[in-house]
Amino acid sequence: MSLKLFFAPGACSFVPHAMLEMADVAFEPAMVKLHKGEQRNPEYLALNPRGQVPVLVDDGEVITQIVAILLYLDEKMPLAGILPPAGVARSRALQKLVWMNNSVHPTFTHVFMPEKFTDDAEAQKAIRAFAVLRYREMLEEIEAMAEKAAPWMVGERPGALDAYALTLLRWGGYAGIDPTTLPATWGLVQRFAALPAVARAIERERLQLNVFKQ
Ligand SMILES: N[C@@H](CCC(=O)N[C@@H](CS)C(=O)NCC(=O)O)C(=O)O
Repeated sequence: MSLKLFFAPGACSFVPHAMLEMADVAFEPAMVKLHKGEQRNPEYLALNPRGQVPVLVDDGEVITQIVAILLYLDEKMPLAGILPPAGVARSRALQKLVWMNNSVHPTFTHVFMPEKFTDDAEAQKAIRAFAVLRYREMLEEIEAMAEKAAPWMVGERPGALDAYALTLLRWGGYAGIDPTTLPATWGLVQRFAALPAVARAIERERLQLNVFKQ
């Protein structure tokens, strides 16, 4: 196993990044500067023609898509606690993970990059405004999950859902959502960020947890 993770600071790639640190496994972190367009360099597009992070490379095998990467890592490192090992607990965790990935995450893309959906400047403003409202509602759903956390999203062990919750709540700050107005999630995110392994990923990405500005 020779693992390399292509990630961008503050992007969704934080989820596998934090999990690799939690697994305490050797890996090579490779930073992709999205603001400089490095994801569209020919060498990167050869790796992932969609021009997105994260990308995991293991012994030359390229894997994209967060859920696929997490399932791959979980199979390789079952003791890391990325997902519950089996049964209903695993299915429920996957249910939430897939929802975060296929619904919450793309809603934020409508906030952050409305230009991906229309080149009409007025329509972009409308898309953004509507997506901010939807995003807030989705963060409220995550808040309800965090209220039941015991103490982590899936129970006794921190894992992928906590990392995704951190990423999505942090992005909320860019959507004008004050994280402290979602106190259960904000508490969970702060506890998760304080874990030494997670703190290493945060340090490498130089992340500020609360990016909300009045
Ligand atoms: N469905 C993909 C989404 C990946 C994605 O949206 N990545 C974003 C960062 S959060 C990206 O690389 N954006 C760069 C761009 O679109 O130019 C996954 O699960 O990996």
